[in-house]
Order: sequence, then structure tokens, then C-alpha cells
Amino acid sequence: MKKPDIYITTPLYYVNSHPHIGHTFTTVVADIVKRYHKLFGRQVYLLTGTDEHGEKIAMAAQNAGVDVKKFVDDNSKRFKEVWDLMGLEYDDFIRTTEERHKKVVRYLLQKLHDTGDIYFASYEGHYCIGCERFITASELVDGKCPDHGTVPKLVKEENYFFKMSKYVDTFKKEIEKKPDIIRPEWYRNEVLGYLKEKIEDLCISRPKDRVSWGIELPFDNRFVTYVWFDALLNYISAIGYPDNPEFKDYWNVSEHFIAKDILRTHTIYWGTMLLASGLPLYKHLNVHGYWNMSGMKMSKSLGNVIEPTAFKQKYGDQGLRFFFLREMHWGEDSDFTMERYIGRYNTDLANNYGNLISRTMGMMEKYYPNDEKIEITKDLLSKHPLKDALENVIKSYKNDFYKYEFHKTLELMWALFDDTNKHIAESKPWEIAKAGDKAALCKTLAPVLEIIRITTYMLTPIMPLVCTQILNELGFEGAVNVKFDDFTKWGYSKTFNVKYKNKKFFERIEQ
Ligand code: ME8
Repeated sequence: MKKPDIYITTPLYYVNSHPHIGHTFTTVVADIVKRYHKLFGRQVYLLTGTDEHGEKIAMAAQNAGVDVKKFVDDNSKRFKEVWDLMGLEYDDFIRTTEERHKKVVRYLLQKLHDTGDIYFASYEGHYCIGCERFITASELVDGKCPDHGTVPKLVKEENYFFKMSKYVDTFKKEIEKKPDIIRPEWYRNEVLGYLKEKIEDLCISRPKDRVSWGIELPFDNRFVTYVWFDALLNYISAIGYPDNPEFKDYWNVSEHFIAKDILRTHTIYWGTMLLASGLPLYKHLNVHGYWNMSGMKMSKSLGNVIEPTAFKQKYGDQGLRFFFLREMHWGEDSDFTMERYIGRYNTDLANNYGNLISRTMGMMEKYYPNDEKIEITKDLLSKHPLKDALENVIKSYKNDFYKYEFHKTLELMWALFDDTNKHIAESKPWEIAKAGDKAALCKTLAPVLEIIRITTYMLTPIMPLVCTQILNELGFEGAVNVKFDDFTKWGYSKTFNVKYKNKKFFERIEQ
């Protein structure tokens, strides 16, 4: 691959169970962002994978009565299969049990041990297995972990520690200097809030007699590496740290996508680990909120999950991708209910966008039969009110979309579909056709076709399969090999040769 313009990562998901809609969301968003940048000709590299060590995984394997290696192999495969089934375009899938990763973890542990940033001491703290980390007193709510609702267990043992506290001030200065390093900004402020508390050093080992499923410390074989200290390093091990001469090309343009549950680990832990290793911080940390069910975070431990494979079998995945982006306001929580999904699908996709396409294509089929082309000349398109609205959508797509404020662009685009549907209703092309005035018919339909062509192209990253099909039936190859600024030009297409095959692109979901 050419030098990347963006290196995108998702979290490495725990393999203690199977992927649900929450994991699917982050991975789908990463895929959409990749496809979006590709429209502008940018090179994007997308990494995902699975987090496979630690106490939580070992316990899950034991509870399932399966050998832990087999357990992680099977469950990691499940994630990969689901991403493949959803057609996601990842470039690499890393597993923390792979040698290419383990060797980087050992290398860095040794390096930090040699520089004196890792030391041995005894420690007592409250450990949440769900989070796989010690919880500070100020995080507890009624003595329980706020994310898992469980009482952390008191653990006292001798371990190795990373001098996290030594790097906290530098980390704080770095994020103060870079207003958009953590997005949306309120999460950056939340992190600055954490940094007001006293930050302790980080316990980065587990004695083998308690947890043996992990990467052995290179300097003491009685211990394995703490799972977060291991997993976070995937972001650099996957791109060949430290030997790959191209490593910096990737790291300098890195963007992590996570939900807010792992904000602390991706800032205080990961930030200080990078600084101690002599590496710059990631370029951006993009943080989204939770998909909730009845106000509770959808999660394996709470058991309130929607399973992506079953969802896809019943409803497909194109509508889901749209729903994800339209419904969640980036950074905030959102409720996932089937009523909301079906409502959004029927209103926005079946009734509005879908109907606009079928009625337009239906008219083209009827009024321009036998391969007759509609010729688009400049005078047919000049100064149309729909054009100004479209320009606004394009502007928002370029600006808001890149800040992950997807719903704003989609809101504007759907208002444009409303106006386009209104334009059809008011200009009554069926009456014009009846009167046999082809020039006037063309003048009415040309802007509608342009709106459909350009918006469908822009929707391709969100609904690649169905949008490519729509573009094909409009007589275009799809979104590949065309530059954004060319294809979104009003009047770029000189003819439309509609080959309408699908009678309906978005069938209503009847309950
Ligand atoms: O935390 N809503 O793995 P994990 C939105 N292994 N996103 C959700 C979600 C929900 N209800 N539930 C899960 C771990 N996610 C660690 C990460 S990274 C080096 C190690 C998504 O399996 C979201 O991206 O618990 C969240 O941050 C991630 O899954 C947590 O996945």
C-alpha cells in the first residue's frame, strides 16, 4: 500500500463471548469512514482484531469447560466471520495471541524495565474483572463498578509496576496543546478531569499462580503481563513497531475509534505508555457513546444484546449501517430498539429515499422506453433551487462527516429528498408526459436525476451494496474510479440511460 493518509483502528474485542451490535457499530463506523475517505482518493488502512489474554478470558474458557487456546481460537474466528459476513473492508485483523504481537510486548516490557520505568512492589486495590483493571475509590458507585454493577474484589499481591505517574504531566500538557486530539471535546475535558486526581503507577503484571493466561514477562517468568498493557500495544505491533521502516508513516496518521467505556485506558494508560516508549501520541482518539437497551448499556455481562448475524438474516445490513449513523449523535448514548429501527427504516429509507428512487426510475422506464437516453444539457439544470440545497449537503458531507457528526449531513440530505419529492408532486411529470412535451419533461426530471445520482454516490460508504446497485441502474459504474469533486458536480453527467431492474430498493418492513 502507498503511504497511508489515515490509519484507523477499532478496539480489540474481548473473546470471552460473541460480537453484538455494540462491537458491530464501532467496526462498521470504521469501515464507513474508510470508504468515505476513499471517495476523496485517500489511502486508508483499517485495523481490527481480538483481545485474548487475561483473567476474564481464562475464566470464561474454564466456565465453558473448553481449553483456553481452543476457546480463544473459536471466538476470535467468530468475530472475523461476522465482520466478513457484514462485508467490512479491514486491512488487518490482529490477535494478541499471535507471535508478531507478543514479541513487541516483550520488547517494550524489557525496554521499560531497562530504563527503570518498570519496578517491583507490593500492592492492594479493588479489581473489577469485567473492566480488567483496578478501580479507583472515586470511580466506585455505592461500592460497585459503575459499568458492570459488581463489587470489585480486593487484591493484595506483589507485582511489577509501570511508572505511569512520571509521565502524567507530559501527557496532560500534550492534550492541553491539542484541542482536537480527543473528540468530541467533552471527552477531552473528561480526561483532563481524571488528571486532576492523583494518578498512581500502573500494576502491569499478574502472578502466574493466580492468572497464567498471558504473555510471560521477559525479565521474570513467575509473572504474565497485565492484559491492558498487552492489548493496547496492538496498535503499534500490527504496523511493525519497532523495525518496520514505514512504521512512522502509519503511526503519524493514527486514529483510534472506541466507546467511552475504555476512555481511561486509551488516555492515561496508553498515552503514558507511548510517552515512556519515546513515541508520539496518536493523532486522534474518536469516542462514541453506548447503544443502550431500555437505558442500560448493551453488553455481554448484562445479557441484553442484539446479535448481528441474526439481525442481518432477518433485515439485511444496509439499513442497519444507515440506522447506526443516522440515529446516534456522535459521542452520545442512543437506545437500540426494534421499533426505532423499523420506524427509521420505513420512514427514511422505504418511504422517502426509496420512494423517490422507485418513482423516478419508474417514470424513466415509462417515458424513455427502449434504451432511450435522457440528454442533460446545461440549460436544463442551471439555477435550480434544488441545486442550492444540494450544495449545502455536499458542504456538510465534507465538514461534518469528517468530524463524525454524520447525523447532521443525513438530516440535511433527507430534507433535500423531501424537497425533491415535493418538486415531483408539484411539477406533475405524468401530465407533462401525457401532453407529449419531451423538452419540459426533461427539464423536470433532470434535476431529480442529478439529486439521486449525487446523493446516492455520497451514501455509498454507508450503504455500499444498495447504492452501487442504484448507481448501476441509473447507468453509472458506481463509486469506484470517480473523484468526489468531479462526480458531485451538478451537470457532471451528460446522459442518463436508466435500466430499472429493481422495482423497490427498500421494501417496507411490515410488523
Ligand atoms: O474493552 N455500545 O473489549 P470489549 C457501543 N478488549 N459500543 C459498544 C457497546 C455498546 N453497548 N458495547 C461494546 C475491550 N462496544 C478491550 C479493548 S483495545 C486495545 C482493548 C464496543 O470487547 C465499543 O467500541 O469490551 C467498546 O469500546 C468496545 O466494544 C469494547 O469491547
